[in-house]
Amino acid sequence: MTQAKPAEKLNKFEKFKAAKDGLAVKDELEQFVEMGWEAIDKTDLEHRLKWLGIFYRPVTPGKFMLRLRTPSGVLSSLQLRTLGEIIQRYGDDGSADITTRQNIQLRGLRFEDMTDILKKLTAVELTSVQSGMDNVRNITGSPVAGIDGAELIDTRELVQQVQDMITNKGQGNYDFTNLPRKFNIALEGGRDNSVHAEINDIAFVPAYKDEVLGFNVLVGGFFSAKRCASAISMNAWVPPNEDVVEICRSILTVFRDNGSRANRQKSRLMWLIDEWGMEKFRAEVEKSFDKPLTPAAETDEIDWDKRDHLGVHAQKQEGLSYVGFHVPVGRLDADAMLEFARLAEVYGQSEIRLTVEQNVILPHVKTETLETLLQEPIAARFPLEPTPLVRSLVSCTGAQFCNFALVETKQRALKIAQELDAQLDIPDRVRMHWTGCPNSCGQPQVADIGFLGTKARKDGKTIEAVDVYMGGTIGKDAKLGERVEKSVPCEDLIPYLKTVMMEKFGATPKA
Ligand code: SRM
Ligand code: SF4
Repeated sequence: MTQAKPAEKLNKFEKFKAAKDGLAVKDELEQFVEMGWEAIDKTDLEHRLKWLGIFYRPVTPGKFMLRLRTPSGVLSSLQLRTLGEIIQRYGDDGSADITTRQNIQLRGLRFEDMTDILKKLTAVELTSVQSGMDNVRNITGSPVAGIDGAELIDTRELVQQVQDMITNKGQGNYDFTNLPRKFNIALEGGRDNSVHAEINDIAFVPAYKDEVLGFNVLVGGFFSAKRCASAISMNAWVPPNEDVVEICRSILTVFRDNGSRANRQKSRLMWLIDEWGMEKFRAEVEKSFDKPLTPAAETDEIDWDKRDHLGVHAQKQEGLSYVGFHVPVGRLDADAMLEFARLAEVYGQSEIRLTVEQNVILPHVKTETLETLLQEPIAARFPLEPTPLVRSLVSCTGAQFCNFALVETKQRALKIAQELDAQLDIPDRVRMHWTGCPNSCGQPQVADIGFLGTKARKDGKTIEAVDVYMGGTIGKDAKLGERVEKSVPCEDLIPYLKTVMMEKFGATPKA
């Protein structure tokens, strides 16, 4: 359902969406599988299939990526095992990534298996619908919702309800399959802004209004190659009930019907807010909401530094702990997924959580079984206390699978962090985020040190390089970092970073 603005010249993406909705490929998938991916219409293959979460990868033709939806990053052991079994059959080609939206992407999938794979997902109540292109992406929430002793609001059910509204319980919902651009939503119920609220198109942060606990609503946060902006207050407060779902519906409706469909570089929600001013935007949302919006509470309750959830932590449920395992740059294989699923059944309550730092949490571990769990081989492979720089490392997909990438990210990021950890004593954690191109999927602007892939010329040759960002802060009063250096050749990064670590982060050479 679209209502393009009158007299607006549609960009090429809008033209193909207007010609045929992305979700329409759902009914054609069986036929596509029969004919083979090489015979599929190019726009269906490269774009519309993303409405089902199916990503054709030009870097590895024939080996597809499937992006799921894992609301709040919560998975059952059965779901994780199913995902592990799906990639297991592809041997070394099969892998999975935990994403910066606490989600899972499966890799190496063959197109001929796609209908079977989607059936397997449905059987365990998972969906991949509307997870790519101009859709609302995985909805994030605190990874310790419901188990965090200091929690204010358990947001899991609300996150699920918002997803169910947008996707029609995973069946696909034509009301929201033709937005002017991608859209991100986050709900924070804890004190430490574990979801990076500031970089979402809609973010809910806990706040008291007249002694009632609910959420202040922030809007318009986003990153793009052209512009990065922090979310701003829309002067609205909602109680933690169906109003959360309804205000999401209202904002999405206003965005769908009024966001620009002309210049794709200027079509994220913040551009509409800029064009109208907040007063008009709020008034339009209020009209759609169909009742007066309550003005925002003066302050919110985010007052902690952001935690990384690694290691063993007591839960609010007595006698239980959650255990955070570090997954280097978020990369998993089938064995690891099957093992995490097994451990969740043996030591926990058959549940696994994912974080936006691309790590795994095993909740509900009984105190008396903790020691045995920590002796399991998985704790050596995915350590609870990794070395300081590796610990806080985040990376986007990069050149291995992403055709936008200007540099290889994951392996390089890991190698550099390991090498610096081996050479330096670093007193505090330094959060390094890598992203392979200006799209900023790896969020370099939230990091202490962010790296954004680019190219440089050196000795007459074009080589891989990064722009360096610094000063991003997270948690309370989060603020975006800024570019401090342009085009540092990747091959020069170790000496460059050694100096930065010593001058700015108190590092000293190891004896
Ligand atoms: Fe992203 C496009 C990967 C989080 C901003 N992103 C892409 C594509 C789909 C491009 C493509 O078709 O190849 C990448 C797929 C590569 C692959 O094979 O994995 C891709 N983005 C990712 C992931 C997997 C990075 C990761 O390794 O974790 C993240 C998946 C999240 C999820 O589960 O849904 C991912 N992308 C982000 C984030 C971070 C966030 O949401 O906190 C951002 C910046 C925040 C934002 O969107 O405001 C982000 N991705 C983009 C953009 C720039 C959007 C814009 O408005 O210009 C693009 C390009 C586009 O949409 O045109 C993009
Ligand atoms: Fe690909 Fe660029 Fe996103 Fe990295 S930042 S996953 S290279 S689009």
